[in-house]
Amino acid sequence: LQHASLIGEDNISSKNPWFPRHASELDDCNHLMTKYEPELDMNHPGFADKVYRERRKEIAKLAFAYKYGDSMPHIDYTETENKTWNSVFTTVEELAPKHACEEYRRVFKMLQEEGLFVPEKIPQLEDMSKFMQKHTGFTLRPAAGLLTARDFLASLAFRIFQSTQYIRHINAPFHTPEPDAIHEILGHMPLLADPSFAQFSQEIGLASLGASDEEIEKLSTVYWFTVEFGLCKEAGETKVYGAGLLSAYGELLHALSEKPELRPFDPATTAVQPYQDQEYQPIYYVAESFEDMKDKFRRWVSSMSRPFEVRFNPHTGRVEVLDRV
Ligand code: TIH
Ligand code: FE2
Repeated sequence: LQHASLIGEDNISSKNPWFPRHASELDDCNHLMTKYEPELDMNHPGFADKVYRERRKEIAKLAFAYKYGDSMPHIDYTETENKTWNSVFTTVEELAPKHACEEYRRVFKMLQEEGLFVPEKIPQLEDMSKFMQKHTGFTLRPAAGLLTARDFLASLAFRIFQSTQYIRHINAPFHTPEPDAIHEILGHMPLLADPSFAQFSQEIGLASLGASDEEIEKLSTVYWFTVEFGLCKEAGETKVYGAGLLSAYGELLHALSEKPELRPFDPATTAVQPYQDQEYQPIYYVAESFEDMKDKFRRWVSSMSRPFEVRFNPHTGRVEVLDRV
């Protein structure tokens, strides 16, 4: 990097797609994927529930209207929604001491002490955002649903996490194939308030800026098997740090049972492992530690084909692009 020179805004070769240089440009990074929605999928537990579908639309509208700098929408969650949270929260509270990694347990406790994590009511994203900001600088933006990998990963480069705000259907509290606010709050947010994990998340984001479609696919697969479904070692035991496991008690128990195959985390092979996103995973990857995972990830990323390097300038909040020499 010492010989690198700064490239100006319009100096990026036309081979590389546009990418945001500042958090305000994330207003253009909210493209949705239509995969599994109550309106469209007969197997969705909300498919036949008119009230649920209306509620989803109402909350999605707030996310679509959101612009950089706005505060997070406040949602008055209904009794049913808070009940759903209650059943997921109380199972996680019970399982985490034994099965979650140390970093998760530490932040979970802080969130309880601050009164943000209580069984009776869903925390507001605004309060979660402030909590994370205090610890790692991560903040939130509302997302209307599942985003494209490119848009989602780009926000991580700015330490911004795009979070859904609706709640899963009360009939399927212990596993949903789509993200919802319970998954984001219980699964992702505690670790985004951990410095080492926050750094890893931002580095995945930075690696994604201007990457080819093929590389985005690889990065999102690495994200899937780490941030979403990762396991790690801790004093000779296997623990869980993946958000998709911490918010889904059904899959958490599956991951730690004899059923799935566990492999050591290795970015080059993990990145090309096909995964499916409707059912429990048949394969999980185990990291030695967050630091080891970052080392391996960095080495692998430096072998990517991007003809430039990026760095985040925390003083200006801008991503700077440097010629690779
Ligand atoms: N399966 C998770 C849950 O039930 O909380 C949600 C998701 C994880 C990854 C993608 S969607
Ligand atoms: Fe997630």
